[in-house]
Amino acid sequence: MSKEPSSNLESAMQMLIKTFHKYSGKEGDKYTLSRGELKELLLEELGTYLGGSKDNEAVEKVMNDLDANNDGEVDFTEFIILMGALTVACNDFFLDCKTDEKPTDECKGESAQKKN
Ligand SMILES: [Ca+2]
Ligand SMILES: [Ca+2]
Repeated sequence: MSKEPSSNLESAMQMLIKTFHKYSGKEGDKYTLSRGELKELLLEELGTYLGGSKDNEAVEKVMNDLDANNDGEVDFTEFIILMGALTVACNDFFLDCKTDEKPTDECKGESAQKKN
């Protein structure tokens, strides 16, 4: 009872840590996410951002992008980079859509392939 977070941001940080450990403890190393654990986390916690798809390619891509040291596991630092990138994408999305009222695809297309 004594360690209640005093702000939304502190709560958000605690949620990030709790969420990571909820999935990282399921198999193998308790402190890292295996491919399977990452997939579960993405589907259950970030389904909205991944379009709710059960697309293995999306998960593979995220995994490959995140696993900076190529050990096949996502540690907390790597996970936080994903959350940071997603938060930035959300913020950009919000700003773009707010100012220009572009269609959804345009807003998402930050790093999408160019057509010519
Ligand atoms: Ca694990
Ligand atoms: Ca790694």
